[in-house]
Amino acid sequence: MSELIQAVLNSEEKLDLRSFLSDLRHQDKKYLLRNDIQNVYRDYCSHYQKPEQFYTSSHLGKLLYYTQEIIQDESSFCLIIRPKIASQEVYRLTADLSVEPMTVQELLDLRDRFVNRFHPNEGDLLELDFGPFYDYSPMIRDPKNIGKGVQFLNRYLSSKLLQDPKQWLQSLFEFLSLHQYNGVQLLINNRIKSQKQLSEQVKSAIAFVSNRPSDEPYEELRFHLQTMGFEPGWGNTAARVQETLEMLDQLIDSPDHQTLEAFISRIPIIFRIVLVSPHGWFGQEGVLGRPDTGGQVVYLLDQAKSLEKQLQEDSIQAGLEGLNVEPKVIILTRLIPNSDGTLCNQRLEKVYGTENAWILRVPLREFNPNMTQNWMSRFEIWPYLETYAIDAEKELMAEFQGRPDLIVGNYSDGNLVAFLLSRRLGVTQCNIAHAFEKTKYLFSNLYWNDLEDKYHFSLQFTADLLAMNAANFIISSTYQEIVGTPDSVGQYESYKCFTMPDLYHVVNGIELFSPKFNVVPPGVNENYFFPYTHTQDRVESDRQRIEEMLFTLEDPTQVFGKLDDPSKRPLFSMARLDRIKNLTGLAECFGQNKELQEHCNLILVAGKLRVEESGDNEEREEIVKLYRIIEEYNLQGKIRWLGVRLSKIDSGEIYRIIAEHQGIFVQPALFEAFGLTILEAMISGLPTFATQFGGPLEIIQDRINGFYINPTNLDETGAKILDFVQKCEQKPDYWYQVSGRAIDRVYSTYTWKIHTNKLLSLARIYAFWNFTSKENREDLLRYIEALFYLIYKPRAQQLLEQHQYR
Ligand code: UDP
Ligand code: LCN
Repeated sequence: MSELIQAVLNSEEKLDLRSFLSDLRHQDKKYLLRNDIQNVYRDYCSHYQKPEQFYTSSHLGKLLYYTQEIIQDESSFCLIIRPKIASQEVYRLTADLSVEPMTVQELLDLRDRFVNRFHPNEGDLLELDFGPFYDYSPMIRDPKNIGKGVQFLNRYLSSKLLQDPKQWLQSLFEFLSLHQYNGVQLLINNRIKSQKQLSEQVKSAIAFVSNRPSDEPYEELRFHLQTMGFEPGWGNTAARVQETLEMLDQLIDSPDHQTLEAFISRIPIIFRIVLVSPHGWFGQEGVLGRPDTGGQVVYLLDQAKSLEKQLQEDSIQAGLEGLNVEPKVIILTRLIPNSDGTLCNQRLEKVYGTENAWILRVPLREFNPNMTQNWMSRFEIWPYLETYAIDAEKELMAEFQGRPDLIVGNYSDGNLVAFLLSRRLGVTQCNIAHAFEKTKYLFSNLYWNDLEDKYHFSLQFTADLLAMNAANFIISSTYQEIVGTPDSVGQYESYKCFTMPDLYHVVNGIELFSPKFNVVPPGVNENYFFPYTHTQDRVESDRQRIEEMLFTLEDPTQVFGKLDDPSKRPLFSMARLDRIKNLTGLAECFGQNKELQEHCNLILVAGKLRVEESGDNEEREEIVKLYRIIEEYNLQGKIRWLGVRLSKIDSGEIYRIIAEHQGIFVQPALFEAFGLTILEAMISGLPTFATQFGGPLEIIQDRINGFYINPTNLDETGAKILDFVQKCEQKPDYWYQVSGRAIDRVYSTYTWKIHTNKLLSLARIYAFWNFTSKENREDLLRYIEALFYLIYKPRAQQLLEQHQYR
């Protein structure tokens, strides 16, 4: 990239660079992010009447396109350039236009200086570097393959089997001999004592089963196979046992990655799974729409159901029916004694529609009536997590009557607990972020000290670093969650290098090219959310009730606004009234576009109607703002605002009714990590307009099965929606085309079945990888532990002391 700077300097554009820098010097902001840089550059181009060509294709235009940040440092500038995904270069550009590369340390020092927290005389700051610990592990090279870790790992492991068969087959043999279910040996018994013997016996067993009728049940073969050294787990019929053994035979003789994946994916080594989500309200009734819950709760409940079902199917196919195998999934959360009428004070709750999936609630240990007995914000929970993990371990061991086989953390707190539990129990750890606060709050690390009282980011970001490095594997919902897009930094990528002034510098916080990262998007619950055309699955009385609620019901306790013309096309959105969800932005966009108002009504489902009903500051501000916008743009008669918390059944039906009215779903969030409502709307058949900031960029293919909007540009967003509406009026087919493609998109890519199959396959392959690389990971885990005790714990203790006075 220095070439790009050089290209500018070696051309006539050098003058442009000089005057652009002069413009920068006159900006109030001295720390500019990409958007600011682009704005200054746009102004520069229009001021000097540069042609459009110059703006986009000049050397300077290209250089600035890739520039993520510019920090002014007295007379010089520091440019942080991201020439391609997941890489960063830093240069100092001086007033006389000389260029020097800067080290990561220099950059972090500069950032500290910027916030007046650079104290070289007081000694060096602690530097965290996880880089060296990844030396043992294979590394993806091409950034476009980031997030496809398991494919990479399969290739790597199969090549190892080929290059060094002795050692790797020995590992495979040991791994296959390890597994039991409730004391019953699986796969291989001690009649097979070595990998050599294994390879001989596999051939004999294949010869034996291939002479049996293909549909002969496993139970009939069991005794004979046992004498040959094989225990249950190979298949439920002769044909399936033969297929699995042939895969193993091929792995022994001529390994390849497809066979390795197919083989490891079908061996029954996972029966008990814990999904950890400690903070907030976790339940099935009356908890959605409260602060901090929402999507994560929906995601976990659906995931738990789907996992249980898949584990049951897998164990039947593996031939374990005779062993009374009962796979079990536990969602581990906190027990909240003062549970506001919900079941969150109940220790165990069965997940609806399952045989053996449960919500297990464990209370926080330290007793403090104002804190631990009540719901507690996710920002405050940090001091309680270590003892919580210890208590949870006991409860889990009792519930499972043994150790779990996989621990999945959710969100920063859940991932930390997952790490503590996995470390103690020696179980595979998987992380799911859902959303990171670090990228949600601009400059949250740089100003962590000022925000500490409210947010305690020093604990959260430290926990994130520890948990993401400790995880055996990480699943993300999108590629950009890991490494962003060509012009925006990914959420995990933001942990690569950053400063926590006065606390530590992170010079290498996470290895983005590690195969631990895997993109596995969630699905949508097809029992509740399905196309509006599936009339046979809909309940007529629900339909009528919700239709009335949406368009005509007059009940000021739950609905604000009466429509002048309820037959207009509905623009619909549903979210909590968080600032970031930006329902107020959508209302403003609608308010500003008179023509849109002529064609459409705006219908919002937004939890609450009154400030008094909310205990959350942000939510209160949004309520006030929404009323102000309605007033300012005179939207009475054109808007309905439903202050209701809907059950899943009702929210499913809402999307379908809007679709019947040929409506549109709009998701206007300023940033959305993934966005389950988008899947729900699309599967229901709603043409969907969703924010281009975050996950929706990958869910929707623009103008094919939905549309991107820039929620910060209200004119453009209004115009896009209006354009669609007008097209639909001219050509009624158009709405149906987009609607059909939205439905297809979800069914082909975002189902829980796809998610679960992939997750379980990952869990098995990483369990194997974990087994073979255990010793190599120990040094990393020791480092993580040291940081936990030396940084995290004392800070958590301080916060606990503050809580005593609340
Ligand atoms: N939801 C709901 N009732 C509401 C608002 C939201 O049931 O009043 C559900 C919605 O259907 C979706 C989830 O809450 O399943 C929100 O998930 P999303 O990923 O869109 O956003 P999050 O709230 O996690 O940021
Ligand atoms: C949290 C979010 O903010 C959403 O974007 C996701 O869809 C949800 O969690 C489920 O992962």
